[in-house]
Amino acid sequence: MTDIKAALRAQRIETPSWAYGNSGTRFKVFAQKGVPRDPYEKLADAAQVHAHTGIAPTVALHIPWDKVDDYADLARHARDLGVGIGAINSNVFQDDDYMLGSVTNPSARVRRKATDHLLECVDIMDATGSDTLKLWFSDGLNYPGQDDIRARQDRLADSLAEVYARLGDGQRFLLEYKLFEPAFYATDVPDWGTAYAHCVKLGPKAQVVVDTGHHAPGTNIEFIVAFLLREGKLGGFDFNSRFYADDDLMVGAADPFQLFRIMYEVVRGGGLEPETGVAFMLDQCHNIEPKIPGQIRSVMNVQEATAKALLVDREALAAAQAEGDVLGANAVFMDAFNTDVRPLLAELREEMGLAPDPMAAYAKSGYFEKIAAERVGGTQAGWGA
Ligand code: LRH
Ligand code: MN
Ligand code: MN
Repeated sequence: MTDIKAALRAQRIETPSWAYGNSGTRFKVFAQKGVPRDPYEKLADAAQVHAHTGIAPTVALHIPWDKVDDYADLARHARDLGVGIGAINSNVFQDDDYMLGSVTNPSARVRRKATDHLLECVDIMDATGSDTLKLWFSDGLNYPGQDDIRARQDRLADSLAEVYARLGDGQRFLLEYKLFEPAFYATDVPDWGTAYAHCVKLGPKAQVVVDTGHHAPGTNIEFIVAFLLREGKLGGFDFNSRFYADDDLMVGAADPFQLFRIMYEVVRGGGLEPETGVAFMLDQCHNIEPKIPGQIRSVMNVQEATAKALLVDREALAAAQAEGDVLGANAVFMDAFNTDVRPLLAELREEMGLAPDPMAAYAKSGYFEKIAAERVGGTQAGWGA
């Protein structure tokens, strides 16, 4: 139990700046009270999530949604609040120029612009002390024949190589794949195999990030996790839940069992060890629920799944597996999943000097009432209008 608690105490879950802003679907963005008006206030809200959970000390930025004049100053502000800047997320999907793609666009001018943005993101890493660049490309095709699928892979490889060469010591990039959307016929980085192949070619500073919402229904995500971790190419997660497509709902809400299976493979593959560099990030929007509690709940959901994964009796499991005891092995696995870990986590929080129930502690803190009164005209998360 001491080992389990130590592992849980050491786990770090990163929250995304965009979770704190207003968001919605393409039909409606619902404005909420007290929403941050700038990146500085987003960091203040993220600091609340860390204050109540004790395991969310970094915040991912999204450029240009979090554009500021002075990134070193933003990083200082984060430090003053007790948090740090996590992954820098690039954005090459919002300009008119990117209608036919960014780094894979048939136009050399647009490709240059997109790659320059990625390089600017590395500058921001330098200024903030962030060690991770997260790359997601909305590039793809809507119609067969629209562009040359293979040439687009060449263009992608060229851009990635340029960005890779710009990375400093201790910096890396994570390449994110997504099955479809916004392109509907073909996507240029549609799956982990494509991302993996590009990363292997580039070298150790390029790894794959698994966004749990970016797969076809029924995909065995834990297999992908096990495979990438074994190859040293699992850079981290963008956690969220999906029911249909890229729903960006709270992680562990739709399918806590899937999250447990994923976390078991992480534990099994040593991915909780900080040296492996596996980053546990949230990538979510809270369209209809309050944002700070939505993030607190999500952090707790990952933590609960991790605790259950750590509870799997690995020795008993290995013995049952070696004997070909199908039902016995499955029972060992399910015993861990069916354990109520909430008392264990409440105890751990008390040992860490935190309130045992972060949701209740936040509600009691008065922070929401304060921001609701102080902040007028909060910003949109960046998309969804
Ligand atoms: C793309 C994505 C990617 C983006 C984020 C806002 O669907 O998951 O990580 O940067 O959404
Ligand atoms: Mn993502
Ligand atoms: Mn997504």
